[in-house]
Amino acid sequence: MQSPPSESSSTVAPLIPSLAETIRGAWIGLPELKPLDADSDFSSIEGQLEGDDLLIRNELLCCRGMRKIHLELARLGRGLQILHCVWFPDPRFDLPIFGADIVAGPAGVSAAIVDLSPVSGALPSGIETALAGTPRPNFRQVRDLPGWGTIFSPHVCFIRPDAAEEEVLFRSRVKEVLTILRTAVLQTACEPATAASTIRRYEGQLSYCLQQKRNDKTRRVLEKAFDASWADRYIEELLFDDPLPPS
Ligand code: BLA
Repeated sequence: MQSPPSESSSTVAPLIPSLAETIRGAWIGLPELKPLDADSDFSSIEGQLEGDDLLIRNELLCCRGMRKIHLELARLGRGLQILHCVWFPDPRFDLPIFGADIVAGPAGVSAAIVDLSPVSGALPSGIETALAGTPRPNFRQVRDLPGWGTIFSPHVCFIRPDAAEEEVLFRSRVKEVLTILRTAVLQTACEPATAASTIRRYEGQLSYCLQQKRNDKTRRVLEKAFDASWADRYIEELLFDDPLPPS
């Protein structure tokens, strides 16, 4: 007999809650950190997928330099668990987008990705130097990026962890990447909304969102669990909403 789904159940892929803790630890103490006012019907979502429970929890914050910090934990039936996290910068700051996605099924984690993605051609030089100085670990199963993955930096880490020790290694990589980003958030100055560099980063963020929306795998899961128009609204308004034009 299968056990009923529960958040504390041992069937939760251990990487997901531990990575969520790593991410929450990284936003503590960021300047002007506060919860983001968002459409409250997205904070906690429950539904049914083929008779199984479906649960999505969203945490949304912002700080000086980041217009939106989003951590989503989803449990879609007994089969699929997802951690989705994106830190979207305020385009007035020369900061990259942090993105991470973990997809786990009954057989374990199939996809684990983390990146600091550029929004104006290349990464800010301090970040590039810091990443080059802490190369990503050698994972045994590196996955090929999909066609829409041109938005990611050359430092992207996209793997299928093939043992518990690789999950631990992936978690430390995420911690390293977030430490580099935190330092940049603390050091980066605000540029004018009208600066050409700000406009370029705004456009870069628009194109990041556009490319992410080309990931059919995300859409398919959400459509199956809810319906097409709900999935569309969730993707457009919560997961990859366009930044407001700088002002
Ligand atoms: C892949 N994303 C996937 C897969 C699923 C989801 C089911 C396939 C798993 C696999 O290939 O092993 C589903 N991901 C979701 C859902 C949500 C989610 C439903 O986040 C949210 C509710 N995706 C992101 C972000 C990144 C990302 C921020 O949301 C990267 C920073 C990447 N997901 C990503 C990539 C793949 C993926 C690159 C592989 C796509 C492919 O191989 O075609």
